[in-house]
Amino acid sequence: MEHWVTMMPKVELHAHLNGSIRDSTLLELARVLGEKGVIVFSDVEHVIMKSDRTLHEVFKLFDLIHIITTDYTTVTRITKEVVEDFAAENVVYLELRTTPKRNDSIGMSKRSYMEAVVEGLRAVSTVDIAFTPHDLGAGIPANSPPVKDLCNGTTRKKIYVRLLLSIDRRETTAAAMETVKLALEMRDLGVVGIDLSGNPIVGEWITFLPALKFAREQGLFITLHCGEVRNRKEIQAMLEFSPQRIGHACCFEEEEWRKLKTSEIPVEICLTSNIRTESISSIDIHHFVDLYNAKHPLVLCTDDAGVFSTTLSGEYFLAASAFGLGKREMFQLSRNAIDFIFADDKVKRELRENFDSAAMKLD
Ligand code: 6MZ
Repeated sequence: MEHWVTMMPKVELHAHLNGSIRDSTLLELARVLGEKGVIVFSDVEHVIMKSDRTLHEVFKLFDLIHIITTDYTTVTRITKEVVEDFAAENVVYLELRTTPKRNDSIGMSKRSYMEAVVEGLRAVSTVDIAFTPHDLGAGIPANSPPVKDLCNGTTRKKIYVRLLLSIDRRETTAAAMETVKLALEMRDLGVVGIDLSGNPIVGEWITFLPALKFAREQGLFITLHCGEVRNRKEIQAMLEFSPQRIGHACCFEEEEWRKLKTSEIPVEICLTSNIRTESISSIDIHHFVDLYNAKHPLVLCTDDAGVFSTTLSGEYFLAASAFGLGKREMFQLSRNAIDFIFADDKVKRELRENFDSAAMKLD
């Protein structure tokens, strides 16, 4: 991959925590559970290392990943690693989403699951992190210039992180409401919004609507997985709801495209994920092209960097090569994403300054 896509500052707005785990960590954790007799390692290894999966198989894999990862120390560890991995490839702003999980067998509640996530953010050490509206990260004011590393004189990277709590489509209205209430309680810890995700063939829009409405009334931002499979009625209801962003938008028909374009709702585009899960049959017919040409707001994202063996730099490189876009166009695309982030104007201003100083070094 070319150096410039890695060096370029980037904004990641659609990354699922448990889908972004390093393969090496997942295998290590699976091996330990295998030794304890909880799982059969050789069966699991095969599933983890498989590269082509249908959407249905992806959700089976997530169930397996959740067995492997849902305890405090692991949730903390994977959060730290995922943030550090994004920062290492110059992601300067990350919205990380995760589904708060109850695990009665170890006394885990949705709240304590999220406390483990926040613990992971606090544990980030290879870069400076700012994740709450007040805390400006590692004792560094948000508007101060990058800090020189005392040991080797190099500039330390800095990343802004915000959290989105996901409602899983398997959940009930009450469970979805619990997640929204938790998000409200955790605003001071960097939770800014709600995501609706999970297997798109499971669950009904009407089940989640009360919780999503409540979230919106309370001022949380909302992004919905929309049109990952064909479902006209649901797609139309989601567009009608008018969330701040949607993810995927793969299976739209003419009328829905028209509605989307007039609404100007930004779309989180996950190229590798869409191709791997066969939501889109080949990259040259991906709707990125149509939306990009129409100047519709869009942002390139990874979805599940671990599960789909990709990186955000990889997604930018793929778009540049598949659609014949140059360095400057890709840089602009990346910078435009700042407009759609769920953080305040101060963060937006600092990110724009960061991009503008990087632009000078682009050639
Ligand atoms: C819909 C997806 C997804 O929340 O446990 N998730 N939902 N479509 C997708 N496209 C492939 N990829 C991931 O992260 C994993 C969870 O995120 C959702 C699923 O609910 C999955 O179980 P967390 O951190």
